[in-house]
Amino acid sequence: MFAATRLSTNSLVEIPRRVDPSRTRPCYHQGWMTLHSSFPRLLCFFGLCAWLSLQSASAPSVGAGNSQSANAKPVVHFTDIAQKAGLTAPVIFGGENTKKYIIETTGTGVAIFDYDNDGWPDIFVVNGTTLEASPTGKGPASYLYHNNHDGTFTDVTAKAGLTHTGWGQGVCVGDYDNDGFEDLYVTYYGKNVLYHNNGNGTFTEVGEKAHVAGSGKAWGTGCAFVDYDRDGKLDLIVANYVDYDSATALAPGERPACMWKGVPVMCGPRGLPWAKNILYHNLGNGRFEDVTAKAHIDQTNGHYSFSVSTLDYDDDGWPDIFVACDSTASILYHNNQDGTFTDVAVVAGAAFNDDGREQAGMGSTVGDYDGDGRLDLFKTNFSDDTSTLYRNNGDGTFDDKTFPAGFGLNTQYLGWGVMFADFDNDGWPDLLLVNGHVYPEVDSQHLGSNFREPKILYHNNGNGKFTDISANAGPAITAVSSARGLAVGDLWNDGRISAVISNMNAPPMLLVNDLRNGNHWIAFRTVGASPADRPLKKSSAASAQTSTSPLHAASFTSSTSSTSFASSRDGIGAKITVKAGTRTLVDEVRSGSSYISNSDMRVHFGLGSATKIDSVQVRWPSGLVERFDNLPVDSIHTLKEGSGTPVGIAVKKN
Ligand SMILES: [Ca+2]
Ligand SMILES: [Ca+2]
Ligand SMILES: [Ca+2]
Ligand SMILES: [Ca+2]
Repeated sequence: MFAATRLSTNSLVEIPRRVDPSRTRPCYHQGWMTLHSSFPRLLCFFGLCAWLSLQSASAPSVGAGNSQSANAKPVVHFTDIAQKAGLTAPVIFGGENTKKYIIETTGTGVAIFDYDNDGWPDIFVVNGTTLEASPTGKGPASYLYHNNHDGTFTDVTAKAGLTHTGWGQGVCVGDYDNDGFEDLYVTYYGKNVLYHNNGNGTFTEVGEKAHVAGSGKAWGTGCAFVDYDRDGKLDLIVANYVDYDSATALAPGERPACMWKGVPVMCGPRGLPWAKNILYHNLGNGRFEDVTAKAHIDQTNGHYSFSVSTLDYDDDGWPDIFVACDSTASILYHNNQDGTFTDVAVVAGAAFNDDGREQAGMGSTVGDYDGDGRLDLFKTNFSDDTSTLYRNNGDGTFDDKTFPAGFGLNTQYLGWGVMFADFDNDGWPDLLLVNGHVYPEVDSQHLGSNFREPKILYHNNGNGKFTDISANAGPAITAVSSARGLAVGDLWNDGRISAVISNMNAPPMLLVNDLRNGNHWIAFRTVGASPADRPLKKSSAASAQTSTSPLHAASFTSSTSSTSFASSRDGIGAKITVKAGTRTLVDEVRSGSSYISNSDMRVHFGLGSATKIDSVQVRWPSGLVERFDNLPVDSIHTLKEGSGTPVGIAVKKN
């Protein structure tokens, strides 16, 4: 062990609790349906609504179907402390009351990361601009907030040198030069920005120098650092939304695609040319090479790409990439282990919903919701549609479990940011969704939706099903906003997962769970080693341990010989497996996810009543599999590659 640090509980000011019992959840709004609906879903939809109406007759308050009664005992209780904490600057993004062009609608992402390595996660909120802003004038910058450890944050944007302005979109975090300080990539409509962390509280913009700024004509959205070739140098995937030119953009109502429910609205994405995603290979000298064509990333035609979530869905040790796409099929780039990718979303069952229908994918998140050791996918979509849960079958395919898992009822909101996180630390990852419509016109034209919408919090029941606990999870969940980006993290190192939300033309929200329970937890920060400094212990215990890991046994030999692979310094892509009692908990160290956001990359597991864990195993991107012993619960541990007990080396090549 490099360090097993027990961090003290913070002195965060307790927030008064208040529950809003007045919140209601209509099943559907009016009789209309849109082209987003299909006949089978309609039958199902109205069948559920009929059932729900019966339920509602006997229970007029909130709480039908998979919704929790407002009188039930709260599981978590979120309060928005953004104002008190100092997150006061509004996100500027296009017009407030009308959105003339699609560029004004997509909003921005959020990152939670520790930029100064003081052990306390900080917050970065991407900012946009307006159509009226002068291209040469000083627009609003994005915001970096330093964590003061006491429940407050200080705006350090200017001091840190994060001065870039423009149509900011997504953000992802990764230490691309392996110097021990996390760097920041921010996508724009226009040139993208790479902020190199200088290690002294300041950043230097090196996008052009590093060859990752792009052409300046693309509309970057989601991004993630991912070491796809496992050479220990983080590469970068950048999603692009539409091929958009503000000089020639059509005005609302000019085409059929610029009408929604009979009302002229901004045009797109339908009717606009699609854009291709970009993959940059890290050359290791501070520069990247555009390998989009070489890696076959450009062989996915006709997508409007939004958010990126990386995961090794087929557990072959090579990171794969999921991209949620607006109004088109999702992309699942399978890593072919030879520097190329193939989009397998259709054959894997992750492109469409259960009806075989395209959905308007916005955000996505990865987590093992059913505890079978395989990472599942969840995706948010447009209003008048459900979100989508894809269960990983373990054979390279997914099944749409949206309805069996209890996600069929909430079709009224337009979803964006979404994260699996175990908010009550019971050992089962819950789901937080943030919502908001794209058209402000829905308010004035009474189109059955609201521009500002509440959030949805689903509690994982541990049996493959979720319960909507929004009505009873605190005022921050029921508060409305037109939300976009969402990142989660343990901001005060006390095991409670908080959430930061970027709102359209409003300040961000900082959701803190002020309900404590007796459940235990454990979290990990990973530090990868380069091949040169990875000391492999020659342990006789190593080979004996191989068979104790059914999850990995098929993929690994007991060899402790070195491989040609390496891990990045921050361990992105490392897979962590925790065993506690009968449970096996898995997750990976992950850069960008949610809706064009980046959550705390430390991997957090709730443990329920377990006061000890039986084993922690890390499969590093280098291939080294190590066991770390005797780690106490209720602590954040730093796991340094090469300091544990080696269990094996991944050598299998499919
Ligand atoms: Ca760095
Ligand atoms: Ca690489
Ligand atoms: Ca894989
Ligand atoms: Ca939970």
